[in-house]
This record gives sequence, C-alpha cells and structure tokens, in this order.
Amino acid sequence: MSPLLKEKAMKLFDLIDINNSHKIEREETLRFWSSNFPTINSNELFNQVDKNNNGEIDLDEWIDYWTIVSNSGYSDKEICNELDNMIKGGCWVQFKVKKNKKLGRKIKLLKQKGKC
Ligand SMILES: [Ca+2]
Ligand SMILES: [Ca+2]
Repeated sequence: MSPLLKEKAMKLFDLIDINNSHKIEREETLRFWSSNFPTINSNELFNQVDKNNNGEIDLDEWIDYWTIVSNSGYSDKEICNELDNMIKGGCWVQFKVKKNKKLGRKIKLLKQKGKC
C-alpha cells in the first residue's frame, strides 16, 4: 500500500473515530453517515472490515482491509478517489472479494445502485 493511500485511509479512520478510541464503533459510523443511509453503510462497512466480528474495527483490521483492496488489482488512484469521496461523507464503497479459480482471490468494485 502506498504512503498516500495509507494516509488517506488513516484520515478516514480518524474522521469516523469521533471519540479517539482508535476503534471504529457502530454508533460512530451511524453518526458519520447520519444523513446518508446510515444503516446500510454501517452494515456494509462492518460486514467487510470487522474480521473478528466483535462490533469494533481496530486499526489492524482497517489497514488489513485496505491492503487487501490495494493488492487486488485496483489502482491507487481508484482507491484514493473512493477514500476522498468517503472523507466527504460519501457512501461506503463495496470492494467485493470474488473467488476466481485462475486468479485466486479477486476483488471487484461494485457500487450500490439506487441505494446511495
Ligand atoms: Ca471510536
Ligand atoms: Ca473487530
């Protein structure tokens, strides 16, 4: 993951982590997207990033997630654009992990249509 990408991912993390606990809690994501489909965006974020399902996203889980996305064929520019968009309050973007026999794990960028 490039330094720029990491910087932007950290910026978004800090923005959501209102109480500076270095963890993203569900009430923080609900507040972050309060006027923009809070439940849908929060569910998607936790489904994809909260690996150990403890209801919080710590820094390791967050960086792991963006590292996987970054190693899955998306350009830094694409990911940075999406991070910038979210920093401005835009929707959580679904970078889907798809199984592919030839390529192994592949992540596809799918935007939710009609919801956000
Ligand atoms: Ca927090
Ligand atoms: Ca967790």
